[in-house]
Amino acid sequence: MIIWKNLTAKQQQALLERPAIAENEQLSSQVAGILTQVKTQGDQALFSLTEKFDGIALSSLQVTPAQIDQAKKALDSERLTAINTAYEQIKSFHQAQQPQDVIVETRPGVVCTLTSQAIESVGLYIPAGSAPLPSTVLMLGVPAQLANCERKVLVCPPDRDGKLADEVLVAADLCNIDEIYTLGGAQAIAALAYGTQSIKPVCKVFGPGNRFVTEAKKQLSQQVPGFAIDMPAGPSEVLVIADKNSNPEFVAADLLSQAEHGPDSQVVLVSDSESLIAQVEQAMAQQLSQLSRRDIATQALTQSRLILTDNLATAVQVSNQYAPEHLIIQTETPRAQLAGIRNAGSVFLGAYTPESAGDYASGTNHVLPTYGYAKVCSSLSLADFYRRFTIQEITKAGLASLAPCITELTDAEGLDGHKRAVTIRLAQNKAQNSEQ
Ligand code: HSO
Ligand code: ZN
Repeated sequence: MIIWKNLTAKQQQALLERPAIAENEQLSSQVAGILTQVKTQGDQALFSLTEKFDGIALSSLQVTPAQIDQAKKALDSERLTAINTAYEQIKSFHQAQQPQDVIVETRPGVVCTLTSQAIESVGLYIPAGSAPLPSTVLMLGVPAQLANCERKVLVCPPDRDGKLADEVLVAADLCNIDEIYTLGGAQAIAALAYGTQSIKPVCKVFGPGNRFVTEAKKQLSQQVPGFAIDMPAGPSEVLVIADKNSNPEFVAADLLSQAEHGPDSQVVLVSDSESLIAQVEQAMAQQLSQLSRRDIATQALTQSRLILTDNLATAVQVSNQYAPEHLIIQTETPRAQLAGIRNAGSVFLGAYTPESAGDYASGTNHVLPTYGYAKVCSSLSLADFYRRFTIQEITKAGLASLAPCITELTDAEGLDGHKRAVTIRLAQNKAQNSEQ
């Protein structure tokens, strides 16, 4: 346990720093090599890289409708129902986010509009490293479907048999994904950015991935004009704020649910109660032994932080400084602490709101800013599948009334051409007026 007030400001800062993402030149040059290979050799590179990294020689990349039908038949009804329920829940929350046009007549005859247009083509990356993630298919597929993106492409690395999980295919089908490819890693992102013989390029790629995928997204978004990515990504993380009334078993379970994601996941507990922290530690040790992924969770816990603060207000400050991807407030009055929260990807309030609910089925999106980006980036929402643009329309009288302001400023900037584009119209106005 770390006693917050015993640390200097510098030590506090260092304590909350994420473990550095192995920022090595080798990774960036290896990824750059893969990108070049896909750019120059197209499909042929995709097949050979899949064989190299996924250990499978595929004969085709695209999933067929027959394979999707098979997947539907293979799943039992409980699983199908669960996928359907999660789909409906996520849809209900995202549907309510449909953007509305903003139309303002900023002065008589001057009408300005802000409108939204779905991004034409989107690529959805579904990781399958240690387990297939159908929940991520829904988190990306539902907003893409609701925004009505014209072309929705899903990529996911193949398993040892060259297949995608049945759950992934069924979830993709619910979201009306147009094309599904058994393709993962940096090569999948490269295919989506450059395009190959069989995969047309897309405008924007979404989704979490391993460090190769993340590096590929970073490099390609800088390299390919007009190609965008959803957000920068790092390992998953949770911070729990708890007090003496919190249930230590619940808190321990939440921390472990994050720890089991990967050895680099980060879990942080901040509390004003020493006895709660001790009880959580005990409960974690006990629950850990029952987890099938205890080895992964144990590794993640070596990076965990248990922090004792003088009061909950300081706990809130610590959380703001850390800016967690997930913030769980399990105190007696969670809304009182919420009022002080500035930086968090997604907030879970109260004893009965585990992160697992948001990960799968409450309706919120689980693609969230990590690695401190919760200070500036938003959680994924329907808006990310749209681009906004403005429209304006001005009448003759509207332009005349705005002209003194514009021409004064064109003079200030010495831009005569801009001035003329206004005065030429007003002069014509005058001429027409005097003709009448
Ligand atoms: N907690 C992960 C999402 C996830 N959890 C998928 C389970 N499956 C990142 O928000
Ligand atoms: Zn999770």
